[in-house]
Amino acid sequence: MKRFLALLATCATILGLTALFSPQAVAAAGCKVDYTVASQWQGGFQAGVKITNLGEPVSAWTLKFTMPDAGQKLVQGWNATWSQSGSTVTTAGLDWNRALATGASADVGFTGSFTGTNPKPTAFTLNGVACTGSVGEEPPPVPSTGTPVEINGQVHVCGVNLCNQYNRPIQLRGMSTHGIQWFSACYNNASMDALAKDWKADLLRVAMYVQESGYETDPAGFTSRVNSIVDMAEARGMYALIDFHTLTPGDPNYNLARAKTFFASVAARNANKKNVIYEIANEPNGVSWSAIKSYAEQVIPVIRAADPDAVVIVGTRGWSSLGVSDGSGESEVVNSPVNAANIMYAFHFYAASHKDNYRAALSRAATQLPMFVTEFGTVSATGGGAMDRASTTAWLDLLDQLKIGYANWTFSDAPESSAALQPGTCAGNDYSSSGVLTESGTLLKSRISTADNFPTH
Ligand code: IDC
Repeated sequence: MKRFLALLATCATILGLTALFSPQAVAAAGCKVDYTVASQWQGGFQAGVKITNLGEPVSAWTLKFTMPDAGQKLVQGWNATWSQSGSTVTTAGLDWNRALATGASADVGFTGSFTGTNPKPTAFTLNGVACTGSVGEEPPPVPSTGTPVEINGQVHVCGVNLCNQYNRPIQLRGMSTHGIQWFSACYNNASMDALAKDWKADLLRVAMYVQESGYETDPAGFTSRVNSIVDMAEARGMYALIDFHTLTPGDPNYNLARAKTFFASVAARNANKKNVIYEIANEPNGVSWSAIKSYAEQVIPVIRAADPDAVVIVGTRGWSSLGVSDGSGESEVVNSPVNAANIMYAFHFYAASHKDNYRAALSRAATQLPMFVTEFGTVSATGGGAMDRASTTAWLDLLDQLKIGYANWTFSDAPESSAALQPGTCAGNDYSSSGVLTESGTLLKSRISTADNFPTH
């Protein structure tokens, strides 16, 4: 037995494991916790916990905190292991976020339930040391230099996130075109410069309608228009999301043959680019999840044959509401996911129409499925009506917290409140002055142009 233990100790030393068992290696001298309730609904909530190590570097961290109200229960967490015992919640880092240098942070989060009130947790400790650091002690983030595509390279799906070339989760924030059959005048060098440089957008979604005078009327012409917008985005280091904008009819299988032809062509042509993501069906509606899944399982292999490493995004039931707008929900996707790797699922919302129950569904889904908000509006689902600032802010805070990418409908001068540009803008050459922005455009530009958090190691 003694010999066995000695052998074990020797092996541990050889493997460098002693550091893991040594208390100095994991003791933190100080820490700060930013706890944010990103969303709260009847009986439930979703919270983000940002842990910043203000002490010596740690090779592994465990955070504990107290839920003050007996009715508060942890439901599910992410980016860490999570458990609850009595009122104490314990969470510990995973392989990729376990080590924290001085000043480094880990972003984790959880959904919870509550019965009474939902007070903020107390008594945060990191490796047993109280987290008394306050806001303001955090060193300012070091900005990464380069365009979004230069920094992140070819993206891929990792767990429930989109990851960059360093295998770190990122959030891409940007705008959607309007239908390119109507608003092609809005996509030119001047507008793309404004989007990349002033808006600092990471992403442009290229909305190619299939019906309504779209692709079906001129497949070759629309394919080449999409490609030229992809090139304009690439030249400015932005990702391009190629959106096969099916809408009416709602069954994507109606356009299956067109989708195969279109994606075979754009995937072959853009296979060597790092900036392309494919969205195969905008908003399935009036159709079951199994029909959408069957469509996806026929279109994805066509893309993979030409462009094997690109991320593909699949629309969901009920206008890409994960089924919520059809009285269903995310469990139909969780229970029967598309049989393909490196894919994400689309979620769309219009802030004035879709509120807490939609936020709750997305929060739940995001713990199990890779989600991307490929389209959303700040207004009602008609694309018009008043902008709902409070709901839009709640949504964008939630997406930021969950690192879910998004594209806003629309970067266009359409005469409707969802458009970011004032009517008539695309007839001129000025896309930069504040006078060209609508109320929605002003809000979106202020959100999108904030510094990105693209980890490079
Ligand atoms: C709307 C446009 C509007 C156009 C209409 C029909 O804003 O100008 O007349 O489509 O093509 C969606 C769709 C998107 C809609 C948008 C607003 O994906 O095509 O655009 N919306 O209604 N889903 C929910 C809302």
